[in-house]
Amino acid sequence: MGEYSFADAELDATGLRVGVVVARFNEPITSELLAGCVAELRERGVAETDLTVAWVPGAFELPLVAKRMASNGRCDAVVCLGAIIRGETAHFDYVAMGATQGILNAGLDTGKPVVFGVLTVDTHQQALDRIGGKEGHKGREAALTAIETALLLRRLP
Ligand code: INI
Repeated sequence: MGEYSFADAELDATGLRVGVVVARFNEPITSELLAGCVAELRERGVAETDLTVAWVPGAFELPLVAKRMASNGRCDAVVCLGAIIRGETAHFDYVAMGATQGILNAGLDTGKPVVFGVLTVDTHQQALDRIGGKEGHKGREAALTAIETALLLRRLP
């Protein structure tokens, strides 16, 4: 049986080239997602020269820029970061659906990991809980997902 699995200690990102696309909408939240994501990538070995960060206006713009990064031959994985808060968003469902479907398609179309690091929450407090509060740090988790999936794709026959 061929079985492929990575323990946390094996998530060494040395040599991986990673793109991060981050939405400016709800910037106090997304800048903290970005800080955690970049810290995790650096701690795991991603070199400064192998890290590209691009800001976009909102979560709806994430897929297009992620797809470009994933298809230009310069990224092994892309992380999308955003915050969509239902309580403050009349068209929450449309933005969330567009971002979700678009990010999924960017990965499937390019064959590269394109990670969904977008908070879709009901309240501002629930967003705070996910940037280093009681629900962990979704920016750090997204970075680890990108690393693990990129390593898995590299190892799989
Ligand atoms: N974009 C977000 O990232 N989060 C939101 O909560 C949000 N709200 O509230 O609407 C949001 N809207 C902007 C959207 O992502 C696009 O930038 C805009 O529709 C232009 O395409």
